[in-house]
Amino acid sequence: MLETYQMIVGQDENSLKYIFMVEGSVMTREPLDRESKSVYAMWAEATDGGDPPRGARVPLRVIVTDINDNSPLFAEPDEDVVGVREQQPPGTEVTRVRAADADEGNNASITYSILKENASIKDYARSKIKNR
Ligand SMILES: [Ca+2]
Ligand SMILES: [Ca+2]
Repeated sequence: MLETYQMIVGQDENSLKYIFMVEGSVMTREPLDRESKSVYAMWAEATDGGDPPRGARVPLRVIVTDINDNSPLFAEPDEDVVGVREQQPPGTEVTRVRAADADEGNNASITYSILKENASIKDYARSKIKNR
């Protein structure tokens, strides 16, 4: 008869702070954040009640999948004044903005666009909500 299950730390000593096991059921202790830690590696062990007890171990990896909980962040300041010399041909690069997103896959893929000249902060907020 199977007596106990337990989790044993593998290559990752912090895993058991976040993942635990009761009667073979593997559970989280708190909401996990993929951007802080995306893989939890440990061993699960099953031990019988015999004398002497016998047991087996299996490696267990928990991979945290991404949700889109980060907005892109611009590397440059939010607002910038840039100059361009007069009489430059169409297609002259005025400036370059770069943003990064801490998420993964589509949740981190960034599309750049320019809002209309007189867009208010309200329009800006509306377009951000629409793009979610
Ligand atoms: Ca994102
Ligand atoms: Ca995320």
